[in-house]
Amino acid sequence: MPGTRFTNIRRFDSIDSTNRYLLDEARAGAPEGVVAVADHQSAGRGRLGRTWEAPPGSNLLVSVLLRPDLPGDQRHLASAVVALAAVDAVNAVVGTRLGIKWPNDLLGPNGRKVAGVLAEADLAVPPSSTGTGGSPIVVGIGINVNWPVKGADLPEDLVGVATSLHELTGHPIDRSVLLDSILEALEPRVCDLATAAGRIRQAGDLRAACTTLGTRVRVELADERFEGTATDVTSEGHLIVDTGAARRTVIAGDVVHVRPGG
Ligand code: BT5
Repeated sequence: MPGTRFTNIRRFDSIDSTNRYLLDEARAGAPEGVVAVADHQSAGRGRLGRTWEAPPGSNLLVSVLLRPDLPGDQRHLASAVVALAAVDAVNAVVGTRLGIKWPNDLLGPNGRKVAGVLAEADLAVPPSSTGTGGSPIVVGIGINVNWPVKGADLPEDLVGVATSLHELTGHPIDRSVLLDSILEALEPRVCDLATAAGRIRQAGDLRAACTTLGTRVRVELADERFEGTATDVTSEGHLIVDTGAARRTVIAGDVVHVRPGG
C-alpha cells in the first residue's frame, strides 16, 4: 500500500499458513512491513493449536510482520492495532461496525464471529539485521468476507458462531479493497506503538471498541477458571475482571477462552 510501510506484499494462491511463512521470514531477517496474503491456507492457525477455516477464494487471510519496540507487558497492543485497523476498514468499506471481543475476536452486530487475530512471536529471534526495529511479531487476521453465506457449508462447530461480511450486508465484498483499507488504517496505529502516548491512545481505542466491557464473562486460564464482570482494558491492553471478591487482571497470552458468564 503506497504511503505506508506495507509495500512488500507477497500473494499466495495456497500456503499452509501466512503466519508460519512470515515467522520464517522474520527468522531470516525480513524487515518490518512485509505482508503475506493467501487465497487459501491448508493449515490456517488459530490460538493454542486451534485451526482457522476458510474455503479457497472466499475470505481475507493476511499476516503482517511488525518489529515494534514494545515493552514486554504491552505486546498485546501489537495484536490490538491490527484488530482496530480491521474495525476501521470494515466500517469504511462496508459500513458495518464490528466489536472487539477481548482478546482477539471481531464480532458482528449479531454477536457472531467475523474475524480472528493471531499474534505470534519468536522471542529467540534477534532484532532485525536491517536495523528496522525490534524483535518480530507476526500478526495474522482471518476475516470472513464472502464465506459463510446463510450458514451454508459451515462445519458443525461454527453453525451459529461464524458469520461473514457478505452475510451481514447481503452482498459480496471485494477482498483487495478491504486489504488496502486495513493497511492504510494500520500505518498510523503502528506508528503509535513507538511512543508511550501513542500506546495509551491505542489502548484507549481498544477500550472503546471492546464489546466485552460491561458483560459477565467466564475466564478460562490454563490452570484456573473464574467468573466476573469485565470492567476495563488497561493501558497495556489487559482485561480487568471484577469477580466481586477481587479485580483480576487478565493477560491475553494466558487466556484459553473468554466466554459469556452465567
Ligand atoms: C483465532 O483463533 O481466532 C485466530 C485466527 C487467525 C487466522 C489468521 S488467517 C491469517 C493468519 N494465518 C494463520 O495461520 N492464522 C492467521 P482462536 O481464537 O483460537 O479461534 C479459533 C476458533 O475459531 C476455532 O477453534 C473455531 O472454533 C473458530 N473458527 C475457525 N474458523 C473460523 C471462521 N472462519 N470464522 C469464525 N470462527 C472460526
